[in-house]
Amino acid sequence: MLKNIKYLLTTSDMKKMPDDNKDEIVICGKSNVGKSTLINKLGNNKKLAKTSSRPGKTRAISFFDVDDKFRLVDIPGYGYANVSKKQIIAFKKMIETFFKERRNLKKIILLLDIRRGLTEDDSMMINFFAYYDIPIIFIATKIDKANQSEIYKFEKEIKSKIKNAEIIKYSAISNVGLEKIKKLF
Ligand SMILES: Nc1nc2c(ncn2[C@@H]2O[C@H](COP(=O)(O)OP(=O)(O)O)[C@@H](O)[C@H]2O)c(=O)[nH]1
Ligand SMILES: [Mg+2]
Repeated sequence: MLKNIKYLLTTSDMKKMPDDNKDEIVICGKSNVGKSTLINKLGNNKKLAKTSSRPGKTRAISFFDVDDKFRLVDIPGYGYANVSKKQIIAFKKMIETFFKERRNLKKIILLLDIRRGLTEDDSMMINFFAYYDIPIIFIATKIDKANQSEIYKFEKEIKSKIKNAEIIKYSAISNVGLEKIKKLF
C-alpha cells in the first residue's frame, strides 16, 4: 500500500530523467481523462499533480517518488487541442522514445473515459505497449457520469478487443474503485 508520494520533476529530456534502478509505473491516457486527479488522490494531496479542466495542457513527463521505493510517471495525454502540427510530431517522438528506451518502465496504467470508450489513439497506444510487451491495466474513469448501460457497453467493447483485460471502474468523485487501484501497487 502506498503512503507518501512526492513530486520529483517534469521534463521532456530523457537525459534529465531519474538515473537509478527504481521501477516506474506509467499513468497514461487521453488529455482530460483524469490522470492528474488520480495521482493527487493516491497521494492524498490536491496540489501534487496539476489538474486542469482545460484539456491538453501538460506537455512533458512528470515523475513522482512513492515511499522511496518506486515512481509514478504522469505522461501527457494524447489529445491535441490547440497545438500545431510541429508540436504534435515533437510530442509523439518524445513519447515513443520514452517507451522504447526507458528501462525503469514496468507497467502501464491506461485511463479511459467510460463514456467515450476506446478512441483510435487509445488503440494505437495499446498496440504499441503490446509490441514492447509492457503489461497494461485499464482504469475506466468518471463512472459517476455514466449509467448502467454505458458501463455495460464499455466493458463489452474493451473485452471484445483485449482478451483477459483487467478493468477497474473508478470515480474520483465517489471514490468507487480507489481501494482496488491502491492494491495495484
Ligand atoms: N466527474 C468526474 N470528473 C473527474 C474525474 N476525474 C477527473 N475529473 C475531472 O476531469 C478534469 C480533468 O482531470 P485531469 O486529472 O486534469 O485530467 P488529465 O488531463 O488526464 O490529467 C478535471 O476537471 C477533473 O476534476 C471523475 O472520476 N469524475
Ligand atoms: Mg494532467
